[in-house]
Amino acid sequence: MKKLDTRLYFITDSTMYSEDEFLRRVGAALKGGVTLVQLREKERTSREYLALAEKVHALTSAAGVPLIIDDRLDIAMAADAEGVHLGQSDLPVSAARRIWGKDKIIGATAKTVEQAKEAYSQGADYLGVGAIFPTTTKVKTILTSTDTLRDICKSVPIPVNAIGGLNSGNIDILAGIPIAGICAVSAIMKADDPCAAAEGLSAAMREKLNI
Ligand code: TZP
Ligand code: MG
Repeated sequence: MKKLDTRLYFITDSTMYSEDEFLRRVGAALKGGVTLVQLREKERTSREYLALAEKVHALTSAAGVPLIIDDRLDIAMAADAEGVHLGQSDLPVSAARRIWGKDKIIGATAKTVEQAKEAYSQGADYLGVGAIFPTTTKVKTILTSTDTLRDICKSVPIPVNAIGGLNSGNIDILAGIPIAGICAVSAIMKADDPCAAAEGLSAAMREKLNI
């Protein structure tokens, strides 16, 4: 049975930290109430990615929060993670669904209504849409307007999350758009206190977005 709550979706970036500090920060974010965690590694070998995924999975499992692996279905399967997130140049959602079955969480990136409908029709469980604001996280992306975000939300019956440069001070821009949640890297990962940052974001979302 899939358990999916994308409300406060924390995406990691380990590049600035020792492994111990990185894992401490992930643990703190979990304590602060993030509802979903994505391990996002761009520079590690497959073995390194898997080794870190296993350590992060121990933390997320203890917290009862699903772990999603970015880009790599093989690592997600090997780590027995709860899901995988696929971008437009990764394995198609349909292939991942065929390989991994119906019970795992498969997320997809969409920047247009067309991409959103395609990912949904192929079996995606949720969509990440952005970047809403410029981001300091290393990523190849372009900005997505809030009009497009709204159109995407209306075009598919699955949870849609906004991503890109979001923090508790600027999420007002999303008010009135029927998103299921937000994805955040820096606002939690790079915070002095990731637990307090997650709690603060959660409170701001309740107050400003009614989610
Ligand atoms: N995709 C679009 S923006 C982004 C990704 C992975 C990075 C978001 O990071 P941050 O630090 O929350 O802006
Ligand atoms: Mg990706």
